Amino acid sequence: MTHPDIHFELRGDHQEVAVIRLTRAAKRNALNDGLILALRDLFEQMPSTVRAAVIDGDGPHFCAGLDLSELKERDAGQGLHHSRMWHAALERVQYGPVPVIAALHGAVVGGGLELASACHIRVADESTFYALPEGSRGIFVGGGGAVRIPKLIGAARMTDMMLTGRVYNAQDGEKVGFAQYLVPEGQAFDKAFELAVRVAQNAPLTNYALMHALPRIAEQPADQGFFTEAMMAAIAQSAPEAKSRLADFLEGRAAKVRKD
Ligand code: 1HE
Repeated sequence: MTHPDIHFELRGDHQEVAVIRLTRAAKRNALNDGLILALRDLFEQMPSTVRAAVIDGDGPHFCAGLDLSELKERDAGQGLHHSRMWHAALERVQYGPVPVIAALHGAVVGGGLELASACHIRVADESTFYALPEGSRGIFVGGGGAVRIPKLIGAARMTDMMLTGRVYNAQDGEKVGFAQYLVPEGQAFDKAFELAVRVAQNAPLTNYALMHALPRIAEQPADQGFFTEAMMAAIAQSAPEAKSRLADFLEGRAAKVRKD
């Protein structure tokens, strides 16, 4: 499960949070084929103690996207398979075993933004900036960005980013929906880890429903969405864990909802 450019460790009282760090800082964590395949393998082989994951990057930037030095002359078929390889890897992130929280700083560009978009929560620090330089490199997104990025910020904003090279800073990126949390510089990992510990305490079936059912329901016509929701609700509430958590609340043992 190890790769020279990935640091992997388990943290938390019960080894319940996986920390995944891209450690190719000299190349700004640019993702070559080996790294993408290693990320796929890592999510496929996640230890069973893990309930949530944090992904971040070493050095001044989260990720510079596709390793452009590997962009060889590819024919159409090879290009198709290369893009499908990214799809397979990032699907393992989005539809893998546990929720993934991206801790962002510096450049989150091209394929780096596609990786961040496959995660379930994004925490950005104030040094973060977002761009899709594919437009100026004469290529197109190929790592699922055409599907996932419009869901975060809308197709019109993504089109503008790719046509004009527009770069969003951390504040504007949070406003348009790239990140759900904006924190002072240097604090993205700590905030992401704190959230991961909290996410890891949820019933696993609830987390599963949020990761696997919610995005599919969002794609369905309302009538089918309501039906899928009802099925998922019935399955989740029938789990023993749900019953014991409800009993805890009704018998005064569980935390109440309080504003921060
Ligand atoms: C790279 C890459 C890379 C840096 N592939 N080697 N992505 C891009 O078009 C972004 C290209 N990168 C940049 O714009 C900048 O490097 C950054 C804004 C990310 C960082 O700037 P900076 O000044 O901190 O670093 P640097 O000096 O530009 O880069 C340090 C080294 O990393 C340098 O190599 P060196 O051998 O000269 O030291 C850079 O060449 C190298 N480097 N980024 C390869 N991307 C599934 S399809 C997805 C399609 C895409 O992602 S396209 C967008 C690609």
